[in-house]
Amino acid sequence: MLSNKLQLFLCCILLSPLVLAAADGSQLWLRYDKVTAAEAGRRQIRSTSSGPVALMAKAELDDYWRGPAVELVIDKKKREYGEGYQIKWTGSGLQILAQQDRGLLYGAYHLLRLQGEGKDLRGVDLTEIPAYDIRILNHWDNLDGTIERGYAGRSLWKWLELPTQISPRYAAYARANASIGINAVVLNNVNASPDILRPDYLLKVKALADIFRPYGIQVYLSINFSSPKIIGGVKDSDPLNPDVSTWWKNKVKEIYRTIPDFGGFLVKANSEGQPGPQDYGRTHADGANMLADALKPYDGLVMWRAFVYNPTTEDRAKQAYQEFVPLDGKFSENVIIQIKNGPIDFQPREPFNPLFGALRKSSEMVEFQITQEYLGFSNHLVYLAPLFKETLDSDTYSDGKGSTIAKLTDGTLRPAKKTAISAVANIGEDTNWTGHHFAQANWYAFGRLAWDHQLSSEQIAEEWISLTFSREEQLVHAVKEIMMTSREAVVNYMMPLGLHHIFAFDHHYGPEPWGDRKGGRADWMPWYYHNADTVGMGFDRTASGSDAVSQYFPPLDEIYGDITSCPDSLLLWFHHVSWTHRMKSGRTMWEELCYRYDAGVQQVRELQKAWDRLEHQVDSQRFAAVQSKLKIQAKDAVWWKDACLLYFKTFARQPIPYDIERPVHELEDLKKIKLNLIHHN
Ligand code: GCV
Repeated sequence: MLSNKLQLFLCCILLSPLVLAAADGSQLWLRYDKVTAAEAGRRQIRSTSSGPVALMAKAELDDYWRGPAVELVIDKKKREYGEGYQIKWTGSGLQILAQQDRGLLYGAYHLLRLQGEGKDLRGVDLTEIPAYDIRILNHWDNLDGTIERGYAGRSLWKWLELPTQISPRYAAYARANASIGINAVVLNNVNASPDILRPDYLLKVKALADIFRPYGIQVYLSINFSSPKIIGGVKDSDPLNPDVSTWWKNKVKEIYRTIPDFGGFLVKANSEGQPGPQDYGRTHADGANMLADALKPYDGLVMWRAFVYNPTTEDRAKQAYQEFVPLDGKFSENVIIQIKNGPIDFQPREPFNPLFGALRKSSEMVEFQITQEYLGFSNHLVYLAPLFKETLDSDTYSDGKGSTIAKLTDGTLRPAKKTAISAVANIGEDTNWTGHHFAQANWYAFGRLAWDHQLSSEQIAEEWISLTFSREEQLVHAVKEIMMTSREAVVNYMMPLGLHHIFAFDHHYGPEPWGDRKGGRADWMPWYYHNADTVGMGFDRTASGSDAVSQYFPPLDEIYGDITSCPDSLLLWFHHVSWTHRMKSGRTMWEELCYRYDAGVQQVRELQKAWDRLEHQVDSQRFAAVQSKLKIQAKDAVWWKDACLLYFKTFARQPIPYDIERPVHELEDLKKIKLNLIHHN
């Protein structure tokens, strides 16, 4: 027999319709209504731990849980759980069992998620253990309140007001992260101001760390390698100068005195004009290890970025590998090499970065980009889980078949002191946090995949839609279709067949395949990447070209290196292909290119139609906001298609197939477009 309380709970969970009040997106996926006093009186939430994180778990359930009694229990012996938990039906209620308080918090959010999705919890028994130890967001926020590559307004961090004035959004931000398992954040831009390490700024950082702590979130900082010289009055910042390492040791001591659970440093060194150890003839390992030494006594970490390239004659795609592989084995245990998913720079599609797996004796972590620097900013609807999964599921063959990037970085194939995964945040002070309502899904998806990279993009989309919009089946299905099409759409209308980096200079919004700047770096010019000429186009990275293919393990070097086996999706990444080359589809390369661009435009038109059909199922505020962004996206898709096809046609010297949508622009007019978008470096 079911007790009355239980019956009531099941009724609530199973039958309550979701009422769609107008929404501004500020609640993200946490659109839970607080329980009433009467509801609260009907059930009990108890915790065996009284630490701040456990109390937060209890408070969340006290406030939002409508089900039966929940017991939060710590079992210190369950070491294998790490930050994970077990949720178990006890017959009359539920128990969340964890080894650490963070586990209780994640378990509590899991329960709330199941409630939001309307799941039946009778008999539930599930165990969740996170795939990565550190699940970290990188903010590229500057101390002046701007955000490099940020498209959702200014920075959340009000440096001028901190530590005195505390915005309520700090806690809301931490809560959102905790609800999807994110447990660490880097507050400031990798193009870092040395000022962040000044004592007054450290007090501001401490204020944020204090707010984040009960949500289980640790703070990290990006540092400027020249800090000892710039703010410390040391003669230089040479990592082998004892005065420099002493300065860092003292600085680290000061940080931990202020923030005892500080996470560590993220470092962009000798990249795009940033200072680094090479300024003194030292290596990346010398630089990273000097910082690692300072952090070691406190269990702190160095996340050292592998995003390095110089304007030499060497293919940019090869340079990180060339720089880091010879240093393998030379990095201290508490250094993790942070590697962008692809070898160039967060393009709509790239092959995976060949450094993954190539470093055998150094810890590696992935860096994704959630903010859509190269994907239409916060104007385009692009669901990024398929892109993230594409990288994580890529088989590098480094340790034989099945050596996926997920397994190389999560500790399965290469045991590490700490495993980690990171992404550049898309969060700003916009009411809806991310500029585009659907960009929230990318923040959500990163968190969920960092917790469990085996989740499918579809599963994550379903969860997010149910929590964010409604769990009405037909709506979930329709929105999921929109999301699942969106990534291929953007690849098609921007850069199909492995094209890359043909963006407008600097701001990276629109197309500029003709782009050229007198005196500018070749590796920042679109022609460097597309190499269009009267014969064909694409970057020859085979053995007869830059030989970047040789950085991939067999059999990938051969698969990518052979024009007949190279996947269409990466063809122009690895090959200079003649316009008349026969593709797998039977079309010539030129024709295929035209059809892909056109397909991208048509896909966006379908997204628009699918969204408009939902007019009465989505609240009017968010419906209208997304609808108007889709209009921009549709116009931009046509702009991309026309710009690229009209420009490449001047080389291909063939007509655009007559059965596809005709250009509506003149190439000369498109070349005149100069968007005045500020890029904050
Ligand atoms: C933070 C790209 C971006 C830069 C960014 C850099 C990086 O080049 O355009 O804005 O700088 O990547 O990841 O360091």
